[in-house]
Amino acid sequence: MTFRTRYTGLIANYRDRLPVSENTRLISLGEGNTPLIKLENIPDLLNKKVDLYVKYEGLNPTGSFKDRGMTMAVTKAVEDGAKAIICASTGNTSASAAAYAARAGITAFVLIPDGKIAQGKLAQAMMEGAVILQIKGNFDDGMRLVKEVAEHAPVTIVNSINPYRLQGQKTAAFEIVEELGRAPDFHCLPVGNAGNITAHWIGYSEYACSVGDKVTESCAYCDGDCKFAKEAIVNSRPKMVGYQADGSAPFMRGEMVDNPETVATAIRIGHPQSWDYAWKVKEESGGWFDECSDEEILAAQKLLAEKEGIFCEPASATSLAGAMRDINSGKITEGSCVVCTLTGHGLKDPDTAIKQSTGPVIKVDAELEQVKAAILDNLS
Ligand code: AN7
Repeated sequence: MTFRTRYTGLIANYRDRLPVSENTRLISLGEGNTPLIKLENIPDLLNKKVDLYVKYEGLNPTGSFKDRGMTMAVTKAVEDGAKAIICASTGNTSASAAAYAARAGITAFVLIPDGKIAQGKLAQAMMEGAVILQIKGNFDDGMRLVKEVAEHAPVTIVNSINPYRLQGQKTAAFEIVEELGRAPDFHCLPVGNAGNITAHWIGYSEYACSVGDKVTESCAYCDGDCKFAKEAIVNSRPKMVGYQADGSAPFMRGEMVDNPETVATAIRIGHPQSWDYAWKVKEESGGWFDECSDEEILAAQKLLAEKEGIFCEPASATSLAGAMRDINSGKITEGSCVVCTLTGHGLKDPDTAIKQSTGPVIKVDAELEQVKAAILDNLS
């Protein structure tokens, strides 16, 4: 037999499209290469003919898409001699920063909002040895403080305002195009800071344009000066669709939101850092923004788990909640190829999952008759 080459992470895999040199020490945990799963039951329930895929980013090493950006950001920070990194976070960025800092042997400082971070994420940052600053404020307060303190202390910011983050995250689009053999018609994402939707657009654009022979317009980010474009691999890009939680939806309000609230704590963000880029992505791609209620988000999370066996965290389900609504209404047309990014794993937030689970937990004596009766009562 021929043995497979060991997968060693996305920088090694896409080295020629990322800002690293042969001598760069790669800080990697084998991130990327996540499954693109075709949904089999939900399209039938919707009674619509669509090819609906989920990109299960919860299967990255720390359980979210943040690892794609963090491997690049920490690799470059270490290359530049940094001894410490810092981020504000609704949870996943802190878990990822802590892990990659541990791997690199440097310090991670993480600012998290008091009481509004899912337990799994907190457990990760604590176990991975981050210095955790729990602030009396929300993500947006933390982000402001991070920017300020980085002017006064020797720390490298690893939030998505660090350009290396988006470079790492663009590789998710590469993987999707390679596996589908084309770009999807629609790509749906949950939007918080709007870094990920921007990063995907960079990736799709890079695969669709070639230096000296542009088949598409330039992307929001490079403005026609892409350092990594080679020859075009595909000749189209998807419409990018960004969904927000309705209590935390600055892109729907058309302005920053000061007191964002949502059960999807990962996207409880009122002042998105990639505001201008995201508007350009929407315009260039012909996509749109929309919002989902907390009820819709939780219902989509549950449906995905119950009907497809895929467990994502609430924020991630926002992409599917919005996509299902737009497929139903016909805004996403039948016959389309649709990809929804599931940004984080369901195990990140066990409390919210258990709270909304109505499934039977039946208490029985440790005795055959009662176990048998319970089984016979519950056969569907
Ligand atoms: C599961 O961890 O901002 O629109 O500090 O964890 O790129 O911000 C998390 C964001 C979607 C939104 N889904 O992505 C943080 C943080 C999950 C997330 C988003 C986040 P962006």
